[in-house]
Amino acid sequence: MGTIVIDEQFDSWRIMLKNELSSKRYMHSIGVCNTSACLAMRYGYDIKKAYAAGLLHDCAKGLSEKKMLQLTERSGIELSEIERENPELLHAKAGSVVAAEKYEVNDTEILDAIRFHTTGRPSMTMLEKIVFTADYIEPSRDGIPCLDEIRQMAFKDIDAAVAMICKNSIDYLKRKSRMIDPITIETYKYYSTSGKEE
Ligand code: DGI
Ligand code: FE
Ligand code: FE
Repeated sequence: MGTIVIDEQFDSWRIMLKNELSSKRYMHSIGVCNTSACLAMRYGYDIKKAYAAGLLHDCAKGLSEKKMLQLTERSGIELSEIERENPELLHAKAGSVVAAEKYEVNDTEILDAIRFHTTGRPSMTMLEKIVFTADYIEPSRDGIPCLDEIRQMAFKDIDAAVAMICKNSIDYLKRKSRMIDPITIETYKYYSTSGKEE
């Protein structure tokens, strides 16, 4: 069975990604772009844009820490202390640079969705929420507490799903005694408070 082609552009991006990423990470990216497209259908968002952002969200994941630091520095993106010390956070900002330079994406909504896909941020755009959520719930993810509930909530109330994901991530990071990015906490606070629409 051949690859599902949504767009010629996506076909060439898939080939590039397959060369860049481990096969597990590539399959995850395919899961995220398809899930992003489903969420876009649910929330009336541009399906191709959601697919593009989901496909590329981890495009920097195969790069070394040194390369990620070089890329962000060169493009003038500021890194926080915690991002410098926790390389798993770096691939999001580095990914927005790779998407712009290598995949020639100039849509700022897509670039921001890649940039904030790991920590989220308060007051996310619909595309940012879609990619943040799809990253967590795509079909190949498993072993995550309350994953079925989060998957169902994603299609009922995406803000509530974002809050559940943040809560899970913070609990996970605490359990592993890892440093928590203040933005991760701010995102949780924002999406878990009912006053967020104000
Ligand atoms: O790239 P993925 O594995 O698909 O998922 P992701 O981009 O959400 O990255 C998940 C990793 O990032 C996981 O190891 C937890 C880590 N992470 C998320 N938020 C924080 C964090 N790590 C630290 N140190 N602090 C955070 O706030
Ligand atoms: Fe990621
Ligand atoms: Fe991911």
